[in-house]
Amino acid sequence: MPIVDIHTHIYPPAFIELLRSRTTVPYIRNFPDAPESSRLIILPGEDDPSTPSTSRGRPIGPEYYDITQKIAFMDMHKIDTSVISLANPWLDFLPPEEAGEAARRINDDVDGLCAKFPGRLYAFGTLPLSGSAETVVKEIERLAGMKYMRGVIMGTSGLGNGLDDPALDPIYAALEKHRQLIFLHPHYGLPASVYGPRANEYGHVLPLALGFPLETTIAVTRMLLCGVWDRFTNLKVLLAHSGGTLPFLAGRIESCIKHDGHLKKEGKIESRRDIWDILKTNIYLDAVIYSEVGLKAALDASGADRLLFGTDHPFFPPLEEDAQEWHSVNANYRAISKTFKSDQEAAQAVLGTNAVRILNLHT
Ligand code: 5CU
Repeated sequence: MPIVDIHTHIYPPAFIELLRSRTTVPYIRNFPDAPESSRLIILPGEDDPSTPSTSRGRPIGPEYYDITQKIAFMDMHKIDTSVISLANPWLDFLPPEEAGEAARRINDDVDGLCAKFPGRLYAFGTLPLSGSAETVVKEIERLAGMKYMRGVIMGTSGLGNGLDDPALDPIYAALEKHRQLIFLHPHYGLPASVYGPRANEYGHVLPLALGFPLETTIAVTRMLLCGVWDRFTNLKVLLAHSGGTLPFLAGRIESCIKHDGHLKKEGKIESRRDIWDILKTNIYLDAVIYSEVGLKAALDASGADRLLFGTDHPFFPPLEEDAQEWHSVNANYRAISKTFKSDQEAAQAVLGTNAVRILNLHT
């Protein structure tokens, strides 16, 4: 039975070159107080001069861009197939006139990497979202014809105004038409003010543990509220980090909708699909949540046939220099094995057969 990792990132060499050429976030730099190691600075505000150098971004080594390291990581963790995706912040930061060409180059590069390891690598493509909707649709059409592409990865900003922006409708329509799934992944977190004046003392814990999942939850709720899935009933979205907090908050979201006087006056309450229907029809959830408590919420919300194993490699490596296996990966394996201890078939589905079926993989 195959093990498939659907949440695993790469920055292809051309993208690394671009990051090294930049001086504003996102970029790669060697800081004077630690000149021997390059650091990857991607999250908003993480290069604030008051931030200690150990907290400025993260060390970056070949595991971020060398595909042979991805394969070695897969071998070490018994992963047969990975569906790789460009990591955040994707192409969101590019000037509009550069976005289309950059997306074509990166997607060709990534498809080429997959071709070197047939059966072991597939990919989610990248969209030129700082460009026009027309440019994005063209790239979706091109991706639909590429051998190893199985959907697209995108963040929560859409074309700049979030995922409830009506300007995204042609993009949603193209994705639905070409049966390309969206792998929705956070990047921007929450406004820095919510983390408080002592945030610098806490490393990346607040933005990664809470900012990321809440960003995803808010983005999906906005899609729901503006009726994306009422208009595009076959649009499929795979949510990173087991849906952020969506499985846990779905009941509250639904209740707030049903009790909202403004929505009632506008006639928007009865004429819509509810969140539970969408969770079981349009949404898939990855199993990158590191504990069975969160995984059980995801299971209850969407069902075992909609959960997919992931690692988030190359993020969250072990901090010990001599470590081999990654604790973060083993935590996800353990959560699956505890959650499905009396249902081996469901465990296998989450580990790989769901991905094979949903993404049409040939492992
Ligand atoms: O550690 C991090 O900052 C990240 C990130 O930026 N993106 C991701 O997918 N996981 C961890």
